[in-house]
Amino acid sequence: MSFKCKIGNSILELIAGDITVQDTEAVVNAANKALSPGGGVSGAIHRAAGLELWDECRTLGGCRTGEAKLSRGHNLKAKYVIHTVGPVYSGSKSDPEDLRDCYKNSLLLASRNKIKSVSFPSISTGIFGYPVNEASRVALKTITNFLEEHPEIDLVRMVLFTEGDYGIYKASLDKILKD
Ligand code: AR6
Repeated sequence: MSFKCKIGNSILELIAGDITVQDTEAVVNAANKALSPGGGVSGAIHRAAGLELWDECRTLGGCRTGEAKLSRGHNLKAKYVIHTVGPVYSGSKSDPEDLRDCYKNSLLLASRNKIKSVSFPSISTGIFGYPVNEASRVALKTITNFLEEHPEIDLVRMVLFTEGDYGIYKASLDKILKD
């Protein structure tokens, strides 16, 4: 299951799959504030990258909600991991703002480090409880806005873990592309 479209000079791709095996230069981790392995996608990335990733994360000084930190990819195919901490869903006005900051700051960090291809998981929609439909709109709107202004990024790949999530993201993207 996959879909590709052009946004400005860049490609935006949606796939159903596992982020730990992606061949983009960077993969984004839906981390916690301590940057410790945890569960969900973060646990999977740390298991695949090896203990050296946690050793490096311990030197990064943690990460605030909406912020992004860079590490190497260690045993992953991806050369880098961008760690960002999504909001714990509360239904307040700050949720979409914080989630937008995650995507934006991750892409800015990629751009500043000359990273041209990035894979994202669906940040905050697992353990942090953000409804996937709402989160997909924030994620895709932020990514498409960014790519329109930043042709230096060649590829953004949204990696959805289930076919259900893929369908929700695809419907949101169709809507955004029509507007
Ligand atoms: N590849 C792609 N997506 C995945 C994978 C994978 N291998 N594994 C899970 N997902 P979550 P959050 C999806 O809970 O909500 C951690 O303990 C999953 O189906 O990983 O931001 C951290 O340490 C869901 O759609 O992240 C934090 O404490 C999405 O990834 C906390 O969980 C995000 O789910 C972060 O919670």
